[in-house]
Amino acid sequence: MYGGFLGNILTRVMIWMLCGLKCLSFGLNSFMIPSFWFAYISTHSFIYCRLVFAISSPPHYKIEYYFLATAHIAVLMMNYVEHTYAGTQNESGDEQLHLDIDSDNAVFAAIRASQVFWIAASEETPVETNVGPASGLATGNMFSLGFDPLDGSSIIDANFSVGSIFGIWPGKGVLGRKGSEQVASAVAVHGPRTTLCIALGASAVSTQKPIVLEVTLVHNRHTWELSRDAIHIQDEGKVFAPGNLRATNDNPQYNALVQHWISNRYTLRYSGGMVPDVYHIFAKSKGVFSNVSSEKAKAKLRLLYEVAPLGFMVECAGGVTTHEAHDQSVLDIPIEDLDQRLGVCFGSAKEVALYKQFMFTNGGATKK
Ligand code: FDP
Repeated sequence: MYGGFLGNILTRVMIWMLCGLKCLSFGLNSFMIPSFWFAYISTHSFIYCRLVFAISSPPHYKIEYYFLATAHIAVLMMNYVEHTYAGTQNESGDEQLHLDIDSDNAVFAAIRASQVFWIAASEETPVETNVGPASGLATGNMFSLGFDPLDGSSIIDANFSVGSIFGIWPGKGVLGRKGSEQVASAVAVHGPRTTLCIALGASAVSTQKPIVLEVTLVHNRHTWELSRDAIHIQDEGKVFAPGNLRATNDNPQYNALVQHWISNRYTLRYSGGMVPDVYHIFAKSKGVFSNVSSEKAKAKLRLLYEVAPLGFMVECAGGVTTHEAHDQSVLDIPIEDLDQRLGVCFGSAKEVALYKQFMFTNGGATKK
């Protein structure tokens, strides 16, 4: 349903949207463009990039995407001097920063305007929220979005890199779905540069092969430029990002694995933000990220807003993912609850295999 012609369009729309004319060198423009317009609108400090892409020849599709809420968040971030709490909590009980709320609003505004999403749910607004047009007005294929507008709120005051995460499912609703059903996902890193990595699943690419690419926000945050056209994760890489290390106190298998990484001279690259920690694997094309529970220290990563979109990206780039406690891709875990939490391991195939060897044997779980 989402393959073939729409797949071609989706791929090219996203690349064009994000790269503008820069992707001429990408060689994909020949499929274009009965009707196309691309404009940047800048009002106050709100940078807002809009694409409307319309195919005028039948079948008549119109797809609009607003990933570029990321640019808005980047500008919001630049203009915050202090990261103060708003005095409110999200449904999970986390204290909300003013910036959490502003970033959430920026994404909701963009996706409402796009009119291609039925439903959106975010870490800050964890309910399936109707963002689509009245049903009679919907044209073309519609999607649903799960997103975390600002991942890493606990490290933002230290000016560490933080991120935004987006997972896109075809159709209406995210509950009961699996990560493997996503058509695309995206993750932004707000660091010295603002970059956006985009994963397009097999159903969204004419070659039926998933791709992961990266664009960078340049020219005073007005233009997105293609910075990497294909990201592949190598099979091995001695770089580790061991999350929730406190669990090593009462999880002997995790403790043994961490000791193995240290004694085998792996390089530590860990910031405490899931986005930059996983993004490091894309940047270096190798490595392993873990976030593991113990009886006394449970992992807190959210399946819908963090794990499924990032896991989709890792697998599209040729990496492997697993649930922390049994041998199952995180993309095969149904989203039964919008706040569902779990531990994970992501990364290079052989590094994740090593994780499974340490964690699932010697009394650990077996393949599910
Ligand atoms: P944060 O609370 O700062 O938003 O799940 C959110 C997250 O960060 C992840 O980005 C990060 O990997 C993890 O929590 C870190 O958890 P700990 O603070 O418990 O180490």
